Amino acid sequence: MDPILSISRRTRRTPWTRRNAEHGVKAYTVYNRMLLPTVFESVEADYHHLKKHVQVWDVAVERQVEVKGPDAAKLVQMLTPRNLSKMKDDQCYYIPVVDENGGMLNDPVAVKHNNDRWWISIADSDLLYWVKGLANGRSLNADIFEPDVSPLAIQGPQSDELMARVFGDSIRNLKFFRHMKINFNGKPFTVARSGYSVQGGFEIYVDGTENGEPIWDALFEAGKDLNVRAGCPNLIERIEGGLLSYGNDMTIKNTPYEAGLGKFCKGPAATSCIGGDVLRKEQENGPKQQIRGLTISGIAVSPCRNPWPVMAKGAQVGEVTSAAWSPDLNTNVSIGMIAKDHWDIGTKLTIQTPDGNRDAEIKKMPFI
Ligand code: THG
Repeated sequence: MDPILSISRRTRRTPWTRRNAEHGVKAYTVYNRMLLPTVFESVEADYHHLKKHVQVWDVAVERQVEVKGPDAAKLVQMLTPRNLSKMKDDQCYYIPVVDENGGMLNDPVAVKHNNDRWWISIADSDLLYWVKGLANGRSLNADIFEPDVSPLAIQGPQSDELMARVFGDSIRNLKFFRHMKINFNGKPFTVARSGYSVQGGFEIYVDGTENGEPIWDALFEAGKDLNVRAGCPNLIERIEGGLLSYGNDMTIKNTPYEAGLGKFCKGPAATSCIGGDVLRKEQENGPKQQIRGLTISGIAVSPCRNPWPVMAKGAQVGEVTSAAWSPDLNTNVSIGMIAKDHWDIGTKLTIQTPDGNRDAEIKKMPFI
């Protein structure tokens, strides 16, 4: 039997921990020291349902770092090589955040409310302390704190229909990575067209824990005939879609170029942000290794709990960090960090998995 997770006050609850239990959550992980569901029916059943219907996900673990004050825009731009100068007040940007060595600290979604107020919707690392430290060290005029704001994701092909039923038809016109205000029980909430799946959908930034269950309940009430279910980020679907997992697929040891996020490192910001000097060299020379998608031959692989060595002619040339059987592609799909001489599409490699050696091939990512 797999070990189970012991839950205490340190593994923070979310506004929907009780609802997840009522909807039969079968497994949790810990992310930002908070509970994140990983399985409801089964990873495969959840995957098929997500691609066909609509799911409501407790992604409260995507904690917000609020940056508020006259120096907020300056501070957020210091964090990232992505150019924020053209960003509008209703936009969200996927931003690599790097340290002084160009190492990735996080890969959050930045939500801009206005120049003086931002949310940084973080992946699994303690970004709050880095941002607070910078603001203090550089004497910037900005408050940095974690507000009581918890994203609730609505994902899947029926997400427009479900959202329109609860919040009105105007939501259908919201563009990708833009946000707007919706009203619920007379209170405004920020909602963006975004989410950690490639099926399309929304994220409601639920402000106030007390509003969590009423919004959840309204979505389930309105979505009965849409076969709405509780769900969560799905391992298979996110690998197929090439969505990266910070802490798994890249860490503080990797630059954004290695993580395949070079397209977000353009213009002057890419060399003037913290770590910009290192990034400039990396931009000129190119990374020595980079994220790639690989298919893995044979029957379904076991979960990848530790990186699997990737071999060419007996020498290690990389590692696989995420892997799953894809029912729709009828093969194992995986994400790994691969050395330059071996990363071209079509390159054949060998992976040392816990189930033995497997043949693998570099593929275009996203897989779907
Ligand atoms: N939504 C919100 N916060 C988050 C996540 C999220 N915080 C944690 C984690 N996810 C951060 N990581 C990602 C990874 C990928 C994407 C978003 C957040 C993503 N990527 C698209 C892609 O790569 O195709 C689009 C990127 C773009 O074009 O800007 O959506 O999911 N609130």
